[in-house]
Amino acid sequence: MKHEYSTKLWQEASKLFPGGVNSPVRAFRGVGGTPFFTARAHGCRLWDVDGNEYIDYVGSWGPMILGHAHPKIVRAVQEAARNGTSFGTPNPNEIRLARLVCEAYPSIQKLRFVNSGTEATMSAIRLARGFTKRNKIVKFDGCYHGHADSLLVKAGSGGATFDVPDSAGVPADFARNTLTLTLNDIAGLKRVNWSEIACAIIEPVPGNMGLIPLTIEFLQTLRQVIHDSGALLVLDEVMCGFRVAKGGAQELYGITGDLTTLGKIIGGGLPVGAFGGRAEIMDCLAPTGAVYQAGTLSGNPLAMAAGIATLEELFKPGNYEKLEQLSATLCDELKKIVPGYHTRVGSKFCTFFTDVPVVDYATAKTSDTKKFGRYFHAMLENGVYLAPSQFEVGFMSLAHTGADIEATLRAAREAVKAL
Ligand code: HOZ
Repeated sequence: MKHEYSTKLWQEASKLFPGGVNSPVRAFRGVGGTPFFTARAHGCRLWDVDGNEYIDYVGSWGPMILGHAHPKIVRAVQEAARNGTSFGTPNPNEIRLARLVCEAYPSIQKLRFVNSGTEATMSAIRLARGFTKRNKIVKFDGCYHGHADSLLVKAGSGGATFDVPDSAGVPADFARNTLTLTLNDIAGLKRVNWSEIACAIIEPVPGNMGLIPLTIEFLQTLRQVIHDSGALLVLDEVMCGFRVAKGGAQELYGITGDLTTLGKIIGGGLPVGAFGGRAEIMDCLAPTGAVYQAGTLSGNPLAMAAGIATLEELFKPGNYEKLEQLSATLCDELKKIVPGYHTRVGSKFCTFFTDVPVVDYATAKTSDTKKFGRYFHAMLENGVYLAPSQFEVGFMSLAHTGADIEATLRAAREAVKAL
């Protein structure tokens, strides 16, 4: 493959943006080399500015579950744009999208739209603190909940990719109110004095240290120990919401969040986030309550239109079954080709280059990241784009076909030769 134009753009971008990018993991530092610049995307494919074509398993980090440039989303956005791109007043599409969300998530009685997953989790934490009148929160090692200060503690994702456990610039006083526990460690849950905790926040399908499936026992115990303490359970479904099932992890595992955070798929590729839950909690938000939260572009008409089009299409009968079948076919075959520890929940998947079972952040970190880098580049050279870090995950879309999976497996057979 030739990358001349991407290389030239990279030199220019590096002068303009820290590390050449507007989000760290895109810089390819976790795998070496320099990133390609995308010119266009359609279905499950990306084309870079040099004309190279890739089967895409990143899907803009999750939102593109229908594939890129889906005609219904493109039309919905075009029609919405014709009527204005932002009003700063309530608009009817906020109600339509909210209804689709609440229908799929019975635990969400009321919600608020924001502009990113980070905003959703940051606001949900503030709300939990305001509602409970407690300061301390619990999070789990390696779970990433966006980059709000109190959540950048042992936060996986970019931090794991660059081996920076915690961010500079977060005062120790903030981090002191964040307790961290180990995923899948039931005994650890029982050691916490929950009566002094505002909330526990967790990715019920952790996908920011690679993909680590949680046991149902662990999730149910977490729900149980929190239940009578007055603390809240915040389920961060920004990544897994509407992906692992119509009702997300809550439907898949039969657990209920007091608050839920969403993003990615509900914006169909436009910037969006949401947090919601029981009405008595949500009504503590301004203007009905004392917890302040606001946003100029919140409920943006283009994002709402893209989200409605995405969910209406996704909810059509058979789509979740199709996603499951495509993902299972790919991952079952990959397991036979690529030595390592493979994980999958629904249409999220990951290959760890380690011999030990990966059950938490510590075991995820046993992965050979150099080997992952060689695998990543060999796949790319063979036309398959995986997330450029061992500590991210793959996303299947409804636009992938059996032929795309065959092509991916052929690429994997070539790639293992480079290991
Ligand atoms: N939040 C993503 C990592 N889990 C990275 C998003 C991006 O770089 O676009």
